[in-house]
Amino acid sequence: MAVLDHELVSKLALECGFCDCGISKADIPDKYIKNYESWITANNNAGMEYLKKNISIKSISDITGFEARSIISLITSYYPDRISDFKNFKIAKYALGKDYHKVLKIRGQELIEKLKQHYPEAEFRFFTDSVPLSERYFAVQAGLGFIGKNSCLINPDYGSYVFVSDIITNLKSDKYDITLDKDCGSCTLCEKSCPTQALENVFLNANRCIAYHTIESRDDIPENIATAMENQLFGCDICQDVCPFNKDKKKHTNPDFKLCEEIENFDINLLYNMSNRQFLKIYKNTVLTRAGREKLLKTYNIIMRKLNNTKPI
Ligand code: B12
Ligand code: SF4
Ligand code: SF4
Repeated sequence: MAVLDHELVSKLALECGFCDCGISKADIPDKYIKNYESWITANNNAGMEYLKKNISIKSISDITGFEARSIISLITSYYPDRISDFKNFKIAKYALGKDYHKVLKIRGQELIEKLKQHYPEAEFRFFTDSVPLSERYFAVQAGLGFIGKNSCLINPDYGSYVFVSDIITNLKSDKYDITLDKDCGSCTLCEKSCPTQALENVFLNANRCIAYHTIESRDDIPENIATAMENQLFGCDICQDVCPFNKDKKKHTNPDFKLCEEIENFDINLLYNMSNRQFLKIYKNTVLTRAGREKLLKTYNIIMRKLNNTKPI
C-alpha cells in the first residue's frame, strides 16, 4: 500500500488555502480518553449532551468505517482584516467571516481530490466539527500547537485564532510530527480575565462560559452569567484577546474570513421586525444561525438592560 509523502501533503494543503498541516497516527490513547472522561464527569459540557457520546469512541475506525491509520490535521487562521465596530455589543471574531464549516468543507474536498490524484486507492474523510472527536487533541499530536490555559490550541505562528480541521486516512505516513515542547509557563492572564471564571487547569467549564450561553445553549442565560458578562452578543474572545501568544501574529490571507457583508451591515434592530425564516435566509452563510434570531434578541435585551442599569423583566 502507498505511503503518504508528508512534504507533498503539506504542499497540497497550502495550495488549498490551509495555513499549516501536520500528521499524527490515528490513535486514541488513554491520555485522551482520561482527559475527556474527567471533563464530562465534572459536567463541564453543560447542556451539550451530544458531547457525552464522544466517550464511547475508543477507535477512530469505528467512525470512518475503514481502518484509520493517520490523521492529517489542518489549521486555518481566521483573524479578520477588520473588526466590525458595533455600538453596544460584540460578535466574536470567528463569526465575522463566512461560516467556517462551509468554507473549510469546500477546501477539504478540494484537498481530498488532489490527494486522490496521488493515492487513487486510498480512503480519505474530511471533518471539521462534524465527527465526535476532539480536534484540538489531534492538532497537538500533529505538532501544530499546544493547549493553552484558555483551553485553545495555540500555534506559534498564528496564535489561537485558528480553526482546526482534519482528514482521516487509511494510509501510513512517511513522517509523523512530534508534539511541540511549549506551554503557557507561569502566565494566567486568561484565567484572571475571564469575567465568569470559566477556566481552571486548562479545562473550560461550559456552564460558566459566555460562548456557550450566547451560542449553544437553548436555555435563557442564567442570572449569575448575565450579571458577570460584558457586551458579548455572540461568542466570546476575552481569554484569547488577552493572550500574549496572539500579539503581533501573522495575519491571515483568507478572503473568506474577512469581515463579510452580512456582518458588516448587521443591525440588531432589524431583527425585531423579521421572521425567523427571513433571518435564516439573510444570515445563511454566517455562523449567527447557530444561535438564531430569538436568542440574539434575548442576549441583546440583557446587554441593553445592563447598559441602562435596569432590572430583569
Ligand atoms: C463543544 C465546543 C465548544 C464548547 C466547549 C469548549 C471547550 N473548551 O471544550 C463552547 C461552546 C464553550 C465552545 C467555545 C468556543 N469554541 Co468551540 N468547539 C467545541 C467542539 C465542538 C468540541 C470541543 C470538545 O470536545 N470539548 C471537550 C474538551 C474535553 O475537549 P477539548 O477542548 O478538545 O480538549 C482536548 C484537548 O484539549 C486535550 N488536552 C488538554 N490538555 C492537553 C495537554 C496535552 C499535552 C495534550 C496532548 C492534549 C490536551 O484533552 C481534551 C481531549 O481529551 C470543538 C470542535 C471539535 N470537534 O473538537 C470546537 C472548537 C474547540 N471550538 C472552537 C472555537 C473557535 C471556539 C470559540 C473561540 C468560539 C468563540 N469565539 O466564542 C470558543 C472558545 C472558548 C474556549 N476558550 O475554549 C475551535 C477551537 C480552535 C482553537 N484554536 O482551539 C474548535 C476546535 C472548532 C474548530 N473546528 O475549529 N466550543
Ligand atoms: S470564552 Fe469568554 S467566558 Fe468562555 S472561558 Fe473564555 S473568557 Fe471565559
Ligand atoms: S493568556 Fe497566558 S495562560 Fe492563557 S493561554 Fe495565553 S499564555 Fe496561556
